[in-house]
Amino acid sequence: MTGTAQEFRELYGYPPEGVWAAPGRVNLIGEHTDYNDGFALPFALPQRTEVAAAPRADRTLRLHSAHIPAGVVTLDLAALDPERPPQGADSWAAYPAAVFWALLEADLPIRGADLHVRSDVPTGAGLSSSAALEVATALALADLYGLPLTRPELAALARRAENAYVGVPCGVMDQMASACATEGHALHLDTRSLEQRHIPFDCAAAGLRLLVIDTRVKHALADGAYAQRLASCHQAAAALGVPALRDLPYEGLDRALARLGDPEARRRVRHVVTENERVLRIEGLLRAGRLRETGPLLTEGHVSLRDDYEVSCPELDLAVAAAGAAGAYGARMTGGGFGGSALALIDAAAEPAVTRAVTDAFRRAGHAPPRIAPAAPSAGAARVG
Ligand code: GAF
Repeated sequence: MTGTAQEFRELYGYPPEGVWAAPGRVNLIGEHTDYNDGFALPFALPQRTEVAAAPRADRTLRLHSAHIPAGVVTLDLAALDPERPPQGADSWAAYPAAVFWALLEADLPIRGADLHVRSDVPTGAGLSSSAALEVATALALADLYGLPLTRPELAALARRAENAYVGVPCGVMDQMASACATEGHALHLDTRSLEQRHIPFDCAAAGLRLLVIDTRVKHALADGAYAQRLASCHQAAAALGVPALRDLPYEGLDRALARLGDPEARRRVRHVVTENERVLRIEGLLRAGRLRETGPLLTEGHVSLRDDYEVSCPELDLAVAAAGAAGAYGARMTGGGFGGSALALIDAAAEPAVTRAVTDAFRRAGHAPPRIAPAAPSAGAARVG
């Protein structure tokens, strides 16, 4: 029995029916493209969220987290209401509750359940702890209640849960990465069709490392800046007469930009269109085994997020600059931005030097020390117990 299962038994007085795990993710490239129907290239982290669960005969939901001292949150399935999600110390419970709500909204035959959650995905670090919790919960319920859902369907329901119940207007990338990624691969994702391609991505075999630098600046997607970016993109697509910015070809970018009067809208559109192109180019380089050559494109992606999309912050910029100065092939912020994590592609042998250089740069700038660790593409969500 896993530790999470043991904790479930101690908490509820009977064993769970199973344990399901879903990982956090790092996005290699393709940022702020997912709500524009575009492309992304995330991979799953080894860190994951485990949900031990058992079905109930009634419509009661009991939720418990190993990390929250407030105790068991008890909810009535019939009373789940996006206008009134759990608040305060119980606000973490909005994520699993949201998944129950989305499954019910989709008319899927579920009843109540008892859940216990344990996770080592850092929260607020831009590494998709929310998606990990949603996807682990969705997979647990799909198995407990025999729901005939594909992984992309499960991811789409988890996104719906976060959008409509939690109130965060995210795209589908994080949930897809958590649900569908495979070990040793990056996941090329078409966020319009939800088609996926698994692209071999083995840094170790190429003598490389991908460092994740958590700046420890907490980001909060629910705050207005993310929603503003989304709204600008949707307005620009409407002004240009396309269903989504994904439909603007890279080759015709200058002509499209010339049709937009607002300089800010031009910058936002330029980021999205060039970022989609970077995803395709990096996918091509990975397929050709030319991993080092992705570096300049990664850094170009950061500059685009910093200057055109304006979602970086001083700590992320410093992490990227310090890693670059210490010899990284390329570096960029990853995830939604406004804090969270950066990634850096480096020679394996350079890990101590780059780690030291970034840590020293943070100390000199008066920032709290970053958390720096290598990440290797890991497996997506699965039943683990
Ligand atoms: C966050 C969102 F949740 C994703 O959907 C995506 O938009 C990302 O920011 C930016 O690429 O992680």
